[in-house]
Amino acid sequence: MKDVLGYLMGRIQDGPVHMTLIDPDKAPRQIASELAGAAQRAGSGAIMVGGSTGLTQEGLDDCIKGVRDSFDGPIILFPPAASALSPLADALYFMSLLNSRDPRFIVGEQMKGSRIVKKMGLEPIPLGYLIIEPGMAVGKVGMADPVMHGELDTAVSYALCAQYLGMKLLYLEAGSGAPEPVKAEMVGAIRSESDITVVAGGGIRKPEQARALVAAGADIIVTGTLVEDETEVESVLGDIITAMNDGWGERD
Ligand code: 1GP
Repeated sequence: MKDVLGYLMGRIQDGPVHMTLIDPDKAPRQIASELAGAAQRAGSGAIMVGGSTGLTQEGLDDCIKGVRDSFDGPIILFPPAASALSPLADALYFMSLLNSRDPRFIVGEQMKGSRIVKKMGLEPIPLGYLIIEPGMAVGKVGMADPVMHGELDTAVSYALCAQYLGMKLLYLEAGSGAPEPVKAEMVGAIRSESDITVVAGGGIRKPEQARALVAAGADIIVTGTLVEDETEVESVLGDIITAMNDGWGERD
């Protein structure tokens, strides 16, 4: 698919977008295909592929092929580093970990990967990645100073910073498997003081959480762990997406 960002922004005019994150380490072709098919039927708007380090190129490509077998929408890479890239995807989050203490995660890996992205013909989607407490593994690996739930001014400052730097999306990441997601209050503060499109992910398991985040202003909700080892993928995702649409209806 061409112009993935345009496609997403178009969809967001009419409602929230759910994205299913698939970890290629846990999902070889057949499993990725089944997950993506169920996500498609449930109404997921895109599949994100990535999240783990130490992945082989074959493993990544195999997973993307599986997704492509059964998913019509965009496939977006969610790379942990410059190495985990594949020309089989449509786009990638060209992301900067805004609250990392290590420049490698702010611009270093990006510099290493930029020419590869160009050569592969991947669409780069400029994204500010902000780790919110607890941050889990990605917060540790990314050397982040997580934003605490009550630090609303800090979160808003980062959101404006991302917007002024020209980033199109701000991803509020509590970390995969987080016991609780980012709070709706933080999303609300960002929405009222900035114009950037907000993605929320990490620890979202209950429809009620997804509803509250969308009602507060999140346009994109990412879930990953929710459907790992799940047999009723379509119905679990369907409940989240229904709740997201309810949240959209509650917006001011
Ligand atoms: C991780 O935000 C994503 O980067 C998804 O988190 O696995 O907790 O759904 P979960």
